[in-house]
Amino acid sequence: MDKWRVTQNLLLFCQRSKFIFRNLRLQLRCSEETLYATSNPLYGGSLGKNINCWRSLSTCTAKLQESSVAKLQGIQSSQRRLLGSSAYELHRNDSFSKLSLEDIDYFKKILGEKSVIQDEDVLSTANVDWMRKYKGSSQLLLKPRNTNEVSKILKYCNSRYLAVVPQGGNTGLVGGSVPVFDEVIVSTSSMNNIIGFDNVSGILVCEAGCILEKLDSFLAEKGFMMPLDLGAKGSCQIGGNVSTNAGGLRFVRYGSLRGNVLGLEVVLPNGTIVDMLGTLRKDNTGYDLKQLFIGSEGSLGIITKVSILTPLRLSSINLAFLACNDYLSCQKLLLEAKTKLGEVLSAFEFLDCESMELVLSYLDGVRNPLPPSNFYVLIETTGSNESHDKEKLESFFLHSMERGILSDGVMAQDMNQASSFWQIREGIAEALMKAGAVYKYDLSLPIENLYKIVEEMRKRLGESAKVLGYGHLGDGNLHLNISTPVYDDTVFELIEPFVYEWTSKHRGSISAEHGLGLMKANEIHYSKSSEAVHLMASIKGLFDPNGIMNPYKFLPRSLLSQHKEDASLHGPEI
Ligand code: FAD
Ligand code: 2HG
Ligand code: ZN
Repeated sequence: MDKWRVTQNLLLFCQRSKFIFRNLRLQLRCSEETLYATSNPLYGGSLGKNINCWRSLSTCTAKLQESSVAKLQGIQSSQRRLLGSSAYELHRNDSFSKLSLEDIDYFKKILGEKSVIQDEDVLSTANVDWMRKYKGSSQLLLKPRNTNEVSKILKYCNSRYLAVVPQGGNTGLVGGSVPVFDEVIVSTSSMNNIIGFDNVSGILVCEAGCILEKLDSFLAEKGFMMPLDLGAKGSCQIGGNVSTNAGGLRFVRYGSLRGNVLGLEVVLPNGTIVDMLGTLRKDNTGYDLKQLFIGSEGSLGIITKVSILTPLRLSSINLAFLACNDYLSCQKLLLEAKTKLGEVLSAFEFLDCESMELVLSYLDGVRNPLPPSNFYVLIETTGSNESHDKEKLESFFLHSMERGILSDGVMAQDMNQASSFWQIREGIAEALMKAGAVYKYDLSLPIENLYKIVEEMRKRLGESAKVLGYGHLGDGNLHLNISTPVYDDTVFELIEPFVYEWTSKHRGSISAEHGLGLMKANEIHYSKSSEAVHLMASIKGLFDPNGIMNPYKFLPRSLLSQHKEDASLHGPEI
């Protein structure tokens, strides 16, 4: 550690605190369209501002996929991962009907021509996920405008045994949002009205298709904010966020959507509309059924409306980009941040030097504000009292410096600098896509073991792959990403099932925040007991006896078919 530099930088923090701790108004991140335009190359669809980014990304990845796309051609009744893998091959469940002209006519009758989409370009986008790893072959995309239309669609699909995949912003990272075969895509993007906002309680009620960033901008005008924030905010929808129980960058402060979502309206597979759209903080009447839908990834029904508790938007925001020499120091820094920053801590993110190198190599205009280091930590504080926050930060920095936990650091001095710091962290997923094939894992682990898997994976893979570790350290959530120039089965076989076995052995979860989707449906047993998984399959059978909702995903495929039979013989249909 270069002690001189550390002292120089951190003393500079404190000496210049009257300048550097000044408020960075909260709007700084969400109003910076350029930040998201560069760091967020998301699905276009109806989301005008991101279309170009998506296109540039697809050009970059097009070559990578050509060979795999070729492999896919001719495969009608089985599905392979788009990036090619011998890991699994799926077969279409032939108990599902195939779409007929009469079906299309029926949908046109209930929804109108415009909401029944068969256009090839639109379908080719909706059939592929954000990572361009999973590709379906759906011939139909439906865009209902209200709950009644969703209800009519599902009722019809259920009676006809037509499989359905609900789709929000299609930013999911586990292959849950796209069809596996020819499932009908039901998009919520035309259901994007804000229904009401109570500016005393901070409770927002809106339709499922509202884009997260738009909700946040709406709330900003009222002095409030969404309790979650993630790199995909310009495209993902609140219905998708709730369905995946998304975590993101503010989890450390505002906690899980399971606590913030107060109510839901959902449509069950048989078309029944269930109104659970409460707006109460406290309600202990019966089972909390909405929890079943939070994080159920479209397996039980379609979420059509959401009621959510939103926090006040506070004005004093500070962002620090810090360097640590080793992972132990990152842990000590987290404890220090919790102790010294307490209630003002609003983000604690980390990345390793491999992640930094990748971002610097693949994203234009990104710069490391610090000299190279082994680890980097982003700490954001949000409060309402500038001088109080400043005092806390000063004490935090001085103490961390004295204890030798920090090796370097810099505070964002204005909105642009804060945006550029966030761009490094939020841009890693995009940089990975540009670098080639990605093997993506989203693990919850006890903090002391969290980085060990990265080191073990590096040893295991040697020179054959780059191994990156980054994520939401404040929540014990590691994003382990492995990158190779092109997809390689040998590398894949060295990663799986090792990564799941290791996580299970260390009492972690194989999905911290991204969900199970198609990618991990068969792996749930690494994190849940057999009894729990069977109970989940019974719940699935109860809500969706015909198994039409997002088939092949979320739960082990063997159990899904077994419970389908059980339910149709014995189970009551809701
Ligand atoms: P989709 O991708 O369209 O769908 C996701 C799942 O939910 C699918 O199974 C789908 O069938 C289902 N679904 C969608 N809408 C409904 C509905 N109305 N009713 C029932 N089921 C539905 N996730 C995090 O948790 N934290 C992060 O920090 C984070 N960062 C990300 C950064 C980037 C750049 C990207 C691309 C993704 C990131 N994600 C993150 C992944 C995350 O899951 C999604 O971005 C988001 O929550 C999904 O919302 P969506 O509207 O795009 O849903
Ligand atoms: C993030 O936190 C997202 O940036 C994506 O959850 C994580 O790319 C990933 O693995
Ligand atoms: Zn994340």
